[in-house]
Amino acid sequence: MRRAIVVATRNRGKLAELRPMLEAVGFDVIDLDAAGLAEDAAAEEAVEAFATFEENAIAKGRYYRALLGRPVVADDSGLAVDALGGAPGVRSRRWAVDQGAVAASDAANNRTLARAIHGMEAPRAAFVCAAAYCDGSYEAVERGVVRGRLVAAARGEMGFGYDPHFVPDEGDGHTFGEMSAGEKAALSHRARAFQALVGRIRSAPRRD
Ligand code: ITT
Repeated sequence: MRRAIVVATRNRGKLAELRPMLEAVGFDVIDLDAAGLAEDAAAEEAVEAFATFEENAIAKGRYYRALLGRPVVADDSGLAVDALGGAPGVRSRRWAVDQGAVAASDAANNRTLARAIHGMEAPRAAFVCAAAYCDGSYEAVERGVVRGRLVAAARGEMGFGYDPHFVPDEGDGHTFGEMSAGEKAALSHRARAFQALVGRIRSAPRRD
């Protein structure tokens, strides 16, 4: 029997990846709009105040589970650049703002990335995703990682965020921004984290 799950993200790019992934393995996906939860940007940003992806993912999961009273999955993810000591890491969405930009946007973040890696030769980096499940009694969190290198000049219009700058080691030399959703999902941090999480959810008692 299919299982209903709230995918608790305001990020359209993440949702576009997670919906088909979760539907393919038997979930009925409810996004935050369909759940009728208007955005509260300040409160939602305050939730992810921790230093690790796992803590932030669990915090988001608990926050939305408490508001909606239904089982939720949440994702905290980002880019970690080796030569920058793992930055921007959990600050990935706010990186440009942290550096003085007026508003957070993929374009501003990608300009910040291009500046930060200027002069570096194929800098090593990883995308990291922590995927959390919370249903009010059972909680689980799983990490997925994909390693690769960065290119200073953006390539490709697909995906979101830093995708046009990231070339995964296991791919064919294309950036995530040049890959179809299916190609990215075959090796992404998000797919790996959620694949592991789904196994944990299946072993939890049903609460939907
Ligand atoms: P929610 O918290 O509502 O889910 P968010 O965008 O704030 O949305 P995060 O705090 O987890 O989510 O920040 C993730 C950021 O990391 C995202 O905005 C991108 O800049 C980057 N990122 C994460 N996964 C990515 C991916 O698959 N491709 C490109 N960039 C990614």
